Amino acid sequence: MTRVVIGLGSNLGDRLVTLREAAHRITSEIASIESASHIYETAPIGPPQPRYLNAAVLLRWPADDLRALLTRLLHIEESLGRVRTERWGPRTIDLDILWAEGVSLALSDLTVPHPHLHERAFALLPLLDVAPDAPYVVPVAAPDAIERRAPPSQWLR
Ligand code: A4P
Ligand code: MG
Repeated sequence: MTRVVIGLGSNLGDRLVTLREAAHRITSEIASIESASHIYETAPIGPPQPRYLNAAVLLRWPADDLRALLTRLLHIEESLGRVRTERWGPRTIDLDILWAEGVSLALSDLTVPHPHLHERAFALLPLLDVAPDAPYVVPVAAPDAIERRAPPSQWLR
């Protein structure tokens, strides 16, 4: 069983109640929660919309069956009233697989670590609360935004 971190986000309805309910459903339908992050209130990324509450939980799940985990998360999203409208739009609940220990995976419907993890403080900070040792990807600038100039020997003497 591998450590897996699920990110939770909500910006519609009673956000705190929804996060609590999602955590209960995760415990009863997926696996017990080993630890939970702080809750963070975060400015929305994407189209104009209300602020989010974000959090993360750590549980254990077989690393070779993350698709089954995603299916269960999507089921919980649906039963908590999630309606998919626009990309990155407002939602009662969003459950993402943020990170799984030692896993680097890109399937058509599942990418782990989450493809936007490295650029989103609302995902990184909760992740580091529950998995402080998680090696995370450092933001990568567009190739033309970074140029190699001087080697160490030229500035560090
Ligand atoms: N999918 C692929 N990889 C994963 C993964 N690691 N975990 C696929 C979960 N799902 C993954 O997701 C679409 C599909 O992504 C899933 O069916 C799954 O097959 P979605 O949640 O329906 O679509 P979406 O959320 O509208 O798009 P996307 O790109 O997943 O959005 P994000 O990245 O989830 O971002 N601002 C703040 N402050 N806080 C937030 O939590 N969230 C979003 C949504 C935008 N802005 C936000 C926040
Ligand atoms: Mg999502």
